[in-house]
Amino acid sequence: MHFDVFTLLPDVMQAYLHASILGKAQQAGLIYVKLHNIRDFTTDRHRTTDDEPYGGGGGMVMKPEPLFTAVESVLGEDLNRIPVVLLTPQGRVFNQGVARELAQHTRLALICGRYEGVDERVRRHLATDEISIGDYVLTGGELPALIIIDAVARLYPGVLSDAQAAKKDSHASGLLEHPHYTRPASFRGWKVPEVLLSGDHARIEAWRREQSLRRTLHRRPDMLEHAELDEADRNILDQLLKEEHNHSSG
Ligand code: JAH
Repeated sequence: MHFDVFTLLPDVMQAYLHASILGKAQQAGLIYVKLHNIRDFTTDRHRTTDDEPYGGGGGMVMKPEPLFTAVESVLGEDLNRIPVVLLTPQGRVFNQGVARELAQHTRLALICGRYEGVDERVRRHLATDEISIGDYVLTGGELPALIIIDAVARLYPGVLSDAQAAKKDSHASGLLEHPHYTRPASFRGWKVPEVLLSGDHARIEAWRREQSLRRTLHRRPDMLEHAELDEADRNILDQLLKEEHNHSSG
């Protein structure tokens, strides 16, 4: 899997990309992240990448020429076969489904804007996709690009260890995770739930599933609509809702 990132701040992205799972995956040749400095594709003496907005109003807008030159020269004749993603608060909101969709491609281009954003012609005639990571204001598309690379790379075969991949598969149900504990069994008097020390695998699995359902119901009820639930899960949820009802009306 090959990512081409177009940014004015390649050094800022470099450190994170070399750390952690992403660094190892790059060393192993499983993923390949190439950072392209948009400023290297300017042609004027001052290497200008931004300019004032037509119509006034203050702030600066990224000029189209360096971005078109950068993306076209790097992607070459494959330009029309590679998704060109613009990171913008106006894009569709990123989630695990979008990550799975992007992971189907062998190569992706990501454009990181700065200032007030990019000239509209970049959006309309260069980008093939616009993605937001959520409804908050950032100073540029670099952090969203890193988040997308992280989420997509994890889906690529071989990037995760066998243990991590097994966990990922077992948690693809669309529920929040159950609580996790490690040693010591008692910390400052706070004890690990007895069931986790019991060695009874069936009981442990049942407890974890109920915890997942409980947490999802309380914190993210919206996720239950799309979660993979069997009959036992629905019975547990019904029970939890009844308990809820008794507590609030008792
Ligand atoms: C900010 C260009 N997903 C939120 C998001 C994404 C991109 C930007 N802001 C927020 C952004 C400034 C310039 C893009």
